[in-house]
Amino acid sequence: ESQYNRFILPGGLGQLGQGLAKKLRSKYGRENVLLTDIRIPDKSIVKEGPYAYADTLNYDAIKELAVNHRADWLIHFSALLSAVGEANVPLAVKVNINGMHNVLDVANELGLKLFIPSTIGAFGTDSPRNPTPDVCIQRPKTIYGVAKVHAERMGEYYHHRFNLDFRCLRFPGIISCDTKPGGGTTDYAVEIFHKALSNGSFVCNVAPDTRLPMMQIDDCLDATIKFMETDVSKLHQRVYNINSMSFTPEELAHEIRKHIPNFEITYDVNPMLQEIANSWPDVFEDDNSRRDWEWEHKYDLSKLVEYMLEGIKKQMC
Ligand code: AKB
Repeated sequence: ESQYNRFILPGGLGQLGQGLAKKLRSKYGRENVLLTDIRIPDKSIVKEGPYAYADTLNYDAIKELAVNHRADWLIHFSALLSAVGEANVPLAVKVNINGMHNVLDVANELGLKLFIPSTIGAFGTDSPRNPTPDVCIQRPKTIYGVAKVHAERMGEYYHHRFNLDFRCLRFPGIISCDTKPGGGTTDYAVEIFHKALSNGSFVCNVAPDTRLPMMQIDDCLDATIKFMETDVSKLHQRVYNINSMSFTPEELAHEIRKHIPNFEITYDVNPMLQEIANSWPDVFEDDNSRRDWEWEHKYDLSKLVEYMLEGIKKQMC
């Protein structure tokens, strides 16, 4: 058996898990990738490969699945995103902090490797914002961000103390045409494409000049797999930023108008989302990823817009 071949993805029914499972299955085999979550999956998801119920708040359940599946990687996606986290802080503490502790401890107890995504949301108003390097003051202002910094530090600590193979990438806002995000601050950058095609107009909930780092989903998922496969000797740190582009709603609308000339954008700013967005990086620095494990992005803004419009059009017919 090869070294990296059996994966469990808790929280796998969110924006990233299904796409990652598809890529991992085509590389490592259908049965070797177990998606788990707390919802009944669509039939199409079950057709693609194994799925099981698993609540990350239940330590024994996660451990049992990991043992029965003979997993060697846990890829922990369960989390409430930034906006829904602010709407339900106690639940976000449970899922994003307590659930993460369970997954971390299962990985440590069973000697598994562990990948946890982090985010631009792990930074705050005290962080340098253009560019934001890997190591700087973080002090995020959301429970989502606080929990991600906690996961980063706990993972680094377990690596240092117990030699856990913990790996973490900080993602920009991720944009995909087939899976929707659930309650993030960067969601506008997905919704805008659906509305551009169905209505020709979009009401944006952050201001026209709000610049945030963003990334097309294949870049994000390919980076995750490449990073997980990187020989440990190349890694000089356990938590890395990855970046591909930054844009504002105004710039995105301008690019969409190259394909849909009459597209209209108006603004109805949500103060809570705006405050969150204003505390996040404008531009993400990822020099260390590019140097240590040869990270390269494929999608710039114009390719991203083509991908989204083509992908959504296909779904509409
Ligand atoms: C969010 O907006 O909460 C997420 C993120 C950038 O982590 N998409």
